[in-house]
Amino acid sequence: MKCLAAFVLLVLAAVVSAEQVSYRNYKVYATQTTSREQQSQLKRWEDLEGVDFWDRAGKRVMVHPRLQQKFELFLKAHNISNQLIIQDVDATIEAERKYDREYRQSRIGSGRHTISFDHFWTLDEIYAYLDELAVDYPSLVTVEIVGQTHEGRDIKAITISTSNGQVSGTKPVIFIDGGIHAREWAAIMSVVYLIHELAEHSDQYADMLINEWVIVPAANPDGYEFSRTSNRMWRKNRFPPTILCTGVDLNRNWNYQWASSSNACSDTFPGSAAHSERETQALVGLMNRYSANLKLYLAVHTYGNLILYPFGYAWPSVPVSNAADHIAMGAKAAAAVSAVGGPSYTVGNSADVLYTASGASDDYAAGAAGFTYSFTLELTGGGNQGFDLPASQIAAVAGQTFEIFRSMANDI
Ligand code: 0X9
Ligand code: ZN
Repeated sequence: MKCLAAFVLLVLAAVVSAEQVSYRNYKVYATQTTSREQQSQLKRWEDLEGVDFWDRAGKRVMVHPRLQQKFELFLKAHNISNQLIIQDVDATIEAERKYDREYRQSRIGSGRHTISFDHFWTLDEIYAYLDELAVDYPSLVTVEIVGQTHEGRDIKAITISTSNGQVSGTKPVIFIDGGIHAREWAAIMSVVYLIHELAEHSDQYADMLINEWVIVPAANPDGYEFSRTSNRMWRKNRFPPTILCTGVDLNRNWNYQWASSSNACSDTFPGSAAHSERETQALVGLMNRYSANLKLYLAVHTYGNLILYPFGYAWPSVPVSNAADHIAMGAKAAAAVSAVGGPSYTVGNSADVLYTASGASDDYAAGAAGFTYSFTLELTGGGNQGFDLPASQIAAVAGQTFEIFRSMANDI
């Protein structure tokens, strides 16, 4: 009997893990709050299962079909104006999957398809590309495994430096991570594009290569793969803090103003302790190694067209001591995006522009790791589709983001 039960459980687990989580009839509402009161009322929905604040500023909220009526009544009762922007989230996700399937199918047998920015790469494809660069450009690129995830995947870092791909200790280090949040695929692709440009067209970027670049393009490998194969809207890593809920928000896990939480099911669960997670430990280890030269930290996220500077753990906000320099640098970078016809980015303190969040990587970089400059970039999203940036727009967003990287690198 016990054997049978175990078998049934195993089969169930296999079925559940193989199947994509369905977002059929989940709706997304764009909301506009005009007072702090409305804002805090809306925030009360945040930790409820079936409600997902897509851009975290609370503007776009995805709601489970079972809660929609109640949610709409709530919006009405509190006079929160809103628009229904997605009728069925699953349709958007399915369109994305279909594109990917057809893209890959059409290229079977026609050699490599990796080095193009018209589709989202798998983790294996990203890693294979990094390894290839290390072989092709040994005097510029090194790749190393800086940690392993809970599910046993490698966390890989690439160093791009004219000192034989090493951090020499004599030049400023720019440290970049992408994909701390699993579903923010366009962030990962934008960082991969930066790597591609710097490594394969280094002759064009002598200005940028005055610095040394340490880059972790996929900082949450388990989460990224999970969002590709099982749940497109997954945000956290895949460590299970309890038997009921899986995942730690890697952007709440850092040891600067870290704040505990007892709700392991929340999408922003910060972990059992600061730096509890292997992915955070890997990044911190890497930062510590180069602590004497850390100049600029960039956490690349989506979405919102924002360039955010520290600190974001409290409101009223506590500005980093060189806030004016951050603002000037951010404004130049925003202008560089506009100059290539990109969208208008807002520059500001993260708690002022967005919301407060404790234990985030940008705060740690400025407050503890010793970086001179630290930003979180919220790149362009897919319009009403939020995280699902259409693959056809990856190249444009990555190109615009490159202008941010270039402008900041030239500024430090
Ligand atoms: O909430 C986050 O972690 C970031 N936004 S996201 O939509 N990508 O999840 C913003 C973090 C900003 N930094 C701080 N508040 N310190
Ligand atoms: Zn994010």
